[in-house]
Amino acid sequence: MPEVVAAGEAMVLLLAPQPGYLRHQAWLELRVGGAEANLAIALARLGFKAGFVGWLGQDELGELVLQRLRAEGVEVSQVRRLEAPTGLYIRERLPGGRGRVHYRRSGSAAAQMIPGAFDPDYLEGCRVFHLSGITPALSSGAAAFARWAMAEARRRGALVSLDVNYRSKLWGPGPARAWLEEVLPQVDCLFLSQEDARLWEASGLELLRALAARGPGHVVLKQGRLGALALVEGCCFESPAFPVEEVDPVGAGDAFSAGYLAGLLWGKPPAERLRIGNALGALAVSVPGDYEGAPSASELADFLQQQTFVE
Ligand code: ADP
Ligand code: KDG
Repeated sequence: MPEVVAAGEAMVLLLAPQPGYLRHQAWLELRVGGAEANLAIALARLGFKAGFVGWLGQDELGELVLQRLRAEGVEVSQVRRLEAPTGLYIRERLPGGRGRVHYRRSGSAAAQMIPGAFDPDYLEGCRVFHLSGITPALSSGAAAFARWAMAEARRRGALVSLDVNYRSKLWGPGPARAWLEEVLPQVDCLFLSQEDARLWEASGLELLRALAARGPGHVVLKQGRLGALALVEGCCFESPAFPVEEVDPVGAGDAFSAGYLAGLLWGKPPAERLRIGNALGALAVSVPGDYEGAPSASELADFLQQQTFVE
């Protein structure tokens, strides 16, 4: 059984290879994405037994996603296929540099997920169960699925990890905040980005303290080029980002969260977990694609060693 399980919607990604409007692209790169799948792949590459659970279509896109997860060493025995489309999303980089996504995921197989979507005994022996705030935005059934899965993981002694991953194209800030605040008592490790933090009025350490007061022992704020800030069991930790050239920022947050969780599973202290998270985030942004920059354990060690010489 996997020691880490991530649940959510894995999708096909069509990535515009050149900056500029989608309408001017001659072709799109066929890739795979989805926040929780990205995280599972990053942990599998680091050598963890990582599993992914979620529903995919019985279509060719579902086949592509499943084969990619398998090829990356992710355990997929609980992935169910059904007569519904596999989610798809397209990414372009607008003139001026801002990224934009177009989702084709409404009514997708993953949006049909409900409590019982996988055998909960799959979580026996699982140390970390991860999901994101994207799943509850897919449908009311998927929101119920997320709550059910968290409860099943907790019951079996897994640490529950949640990345806020607020997606304004899927739901509004009010329902997102309400759902998140409702589940916070079930969450052990909460990740949020600076954009996610705008869901609340408070910011910085004040926000981390307010969120921690609702339950999570770890609240980690990802700060892009500024690195990361965390409140772990009441103590504050901060770690700067690594200086790299940013080629594609998407997926950095998933990589960071995977790095932090890897550090936790390796028994590293909080400051080192943030450093590993920052390393995975830096490696993610330096290549195109959602997860392709994720390193193996030895590639991570090489990167960290090189940085020690630079610092
Ligand atoms: P998200 O992708 O969830 O919005 P961030 O943009 O904060 O999250 O990125 C996650 C992490 O990735 C950051 O905390 C940092 O460690 C790393 N990162 C992101 N952008 C850069 C960058 N331009 N240079 C170096 N590291 C980066
Ligand atoms: O964090 C990266 C994700 O945003 C990307 O993989 C697609 O899951 C995705 C989403 O819902 O935006």
